[in-house]
Amino acid sequence: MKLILSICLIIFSAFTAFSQKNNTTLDFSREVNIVYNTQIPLVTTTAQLFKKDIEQVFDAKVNFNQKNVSKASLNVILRIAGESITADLKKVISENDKKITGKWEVFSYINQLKNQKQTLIITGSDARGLAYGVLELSKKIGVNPWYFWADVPIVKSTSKEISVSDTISVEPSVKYRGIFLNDEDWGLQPWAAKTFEPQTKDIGPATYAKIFELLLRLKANLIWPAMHPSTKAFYHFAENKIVAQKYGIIVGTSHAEPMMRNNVDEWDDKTMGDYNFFTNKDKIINYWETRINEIKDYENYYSIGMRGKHDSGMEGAKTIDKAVETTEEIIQIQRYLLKKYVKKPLNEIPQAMTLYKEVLNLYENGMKIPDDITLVWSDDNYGYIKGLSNETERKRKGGAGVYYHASYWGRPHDYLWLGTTHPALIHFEMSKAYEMDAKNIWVLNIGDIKPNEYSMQLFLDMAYDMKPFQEGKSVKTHLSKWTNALLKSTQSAGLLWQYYQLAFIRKPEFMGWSQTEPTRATHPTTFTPTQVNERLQHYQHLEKEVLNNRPTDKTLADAYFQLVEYPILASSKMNQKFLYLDKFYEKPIAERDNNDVNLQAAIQNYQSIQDLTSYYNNQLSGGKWKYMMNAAPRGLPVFNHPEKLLKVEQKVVAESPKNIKIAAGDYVSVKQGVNTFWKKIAEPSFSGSSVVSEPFRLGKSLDSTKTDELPTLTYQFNVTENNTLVDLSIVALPLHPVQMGLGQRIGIQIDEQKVQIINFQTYDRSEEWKQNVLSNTAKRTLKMNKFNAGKHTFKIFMIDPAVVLDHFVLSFH
Ligand code: REL
Repeated sequence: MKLILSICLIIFSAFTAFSQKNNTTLDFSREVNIVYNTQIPLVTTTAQLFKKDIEQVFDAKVNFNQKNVSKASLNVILRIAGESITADLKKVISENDKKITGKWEVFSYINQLKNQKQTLIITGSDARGLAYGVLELSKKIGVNPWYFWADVPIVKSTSKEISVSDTISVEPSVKYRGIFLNDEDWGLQPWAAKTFEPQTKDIGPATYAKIFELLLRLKANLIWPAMHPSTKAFYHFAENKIVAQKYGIIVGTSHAEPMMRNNVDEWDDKTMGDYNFFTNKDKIINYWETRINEIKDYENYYSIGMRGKHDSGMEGAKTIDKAVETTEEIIQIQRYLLKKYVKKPLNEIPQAMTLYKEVLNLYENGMKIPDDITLVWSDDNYGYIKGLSNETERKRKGGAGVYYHASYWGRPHDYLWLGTTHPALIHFEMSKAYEMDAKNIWVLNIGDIKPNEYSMQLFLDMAYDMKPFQEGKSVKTHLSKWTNALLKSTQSAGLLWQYYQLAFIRKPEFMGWSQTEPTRATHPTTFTPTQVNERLQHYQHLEKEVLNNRPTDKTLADAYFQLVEYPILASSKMNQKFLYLDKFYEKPIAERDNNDVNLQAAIQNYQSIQDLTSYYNNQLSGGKWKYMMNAAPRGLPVFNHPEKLLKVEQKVVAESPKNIKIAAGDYVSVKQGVNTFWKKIAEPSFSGSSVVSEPFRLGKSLDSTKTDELPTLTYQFNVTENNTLVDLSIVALPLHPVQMGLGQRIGIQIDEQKVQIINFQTYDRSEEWKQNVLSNTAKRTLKMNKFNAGKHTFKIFMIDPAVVLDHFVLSFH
């Protein structure tokens, strides 16, 4: 008894000591008083959002800036480091302020309990840091950042106490983090114009407010606004920039729109002449100057340089040298204008030179870019980054960044409908970029936001804090946490993972096996009959799981539909449409008839896509998303009714029974170099066990003649009969050299034969590159001669860093 009593006493005193010193639970059940400085628009917005959040979750009464608060109240003080505070809190706060002052977007929490009065002080090193701290708390009380954009329900809380411990947040890994709204013509634009914001008939201030709120809640800070012809320029609506300021979002413009202009909407050839710097220089400079003058007092990230009116090369430059020379001149003029109006030293004005498409060629051809401009590297539109900074470039004051696609319009084929970029690919490429010091700006081409919600979350989470990912947090874990938080579902992540994996083999938009330009007739897939059946079964099984996994809690149904059900089912139906057509095509054209079961199944799947999409647009969330989902963007042939695809030649893909696949991670031995090595990775991969050559920052290719020193993988295979002919295919991911001047090379030696060098590198938009990105593979085949019966080996030597080998295929003839 005595013992029990003393244990109780210890627990009791420990509890009182803890709650006196550092109260970590906040009681929202009574009055909440939010104290904040009303002079800063973002702080006001944050306070308002927080008030609304609290009121939606608790029944508490929320006041602003009450001087005399009752003892029972919870005071939440929102402040920026250095701002004054009441005398009794000064001591507490001064140490904290010292730690965060001068940092970028950092926040801290300090709890105080005095005389039964609770105070939580949220301090930001700057206004955005403060907003992140406050909205992090909103998330904690149950307001998910996706509450509006994915209808994640806000649940009334029965437990009023939320634990918050004294903390100082990380400083974001990447300084500027955001999205590019692009190719919005089939989703975001019609939805905004006809459903959400009919008053402007466009993506206007009301829509932007919602987008900016999402960005802020996801701890992002940057937008490249929508810029397609269907949308008015961002600055067309004077209020847009004020809304951006209210939400603390920095505005930039895409790679094609220097100096905060949208040429498609704002440059009128009829009245302004050609958008040609060679023939119309003064008008163009004036056009830029007017805009810079207009927006100089806002927070902007300036795109520098000049391309064509839209997404094309600069007009009028007859040679690449001329384009280089003229772009250099243009940059000087633009910097003169920035200096004149923005009134800051140039190295404090964020400026981006996006090395996208032909601009990368200009850079490769020697274009000089002033040191304080950020080099924004880009992917090849399909998720493979085309280059990153070398050692010298890494020393640039302006640093580097990445522009990355999760959605794309263009050659060889669009993917504007669903969001299927493999999260593991995003993770791999962006981790590589981070390691190569691309830390100044990350922009994700997110299409219409929906249905690319998860790509956006992952990209921005990595940009905000890379550490957990560097320390081994897998993307799968990230996805699980996300679906758990949004859908209270442990199964959904596994289902989505299968969806991404199947789309890694072939995206739903690529199932027509056609290309955007020229528009070819859609033809049968190149899956073998066995693969067709396996893929069909996989999708059909997945569909069942998706339906079985529907949340029992009906309030989660809408979120589940848009985040899990629609993308997976729609992608499955698109696959089935083609896979059943493949079966149908097995019959010669003359024998095909309209009642064929396979054709009927294909038609049924086509119809299901229409039905699912109609539900998305008309019934989901009570019609909130009307016009958001278009299941045939740009009307490409892949989206056609199967009857339009009937007169297609059969294409027989022969099964190869004598193929042996070896996952690249299944080597029999590995020898590492001194500071160079092969690393096994489970994803992104087809085989589940790939290898990657590292370190990424090696900065050079290894000497292929010194095979003894090269990291080496050894594989074995058996041949049963003498004089057997075997081909060896090496399948890699279609990565690009990690920096200019390097390749995508490996050495390969079969038995004791000579070492051969293989390079997976592709150039520009070659046919090979097109096939690679459509299949996520790069392949080389060694036609081998005869082998005698017995055990044979082949060795793979590392030459270039950042080569990912997936698997090998031995084809026995
Ligand atoms: O993905 C891109 O960055 C470009 O292709 C875009 O700038 C462009 O607007 C494209 O959507 C086609 O119009």
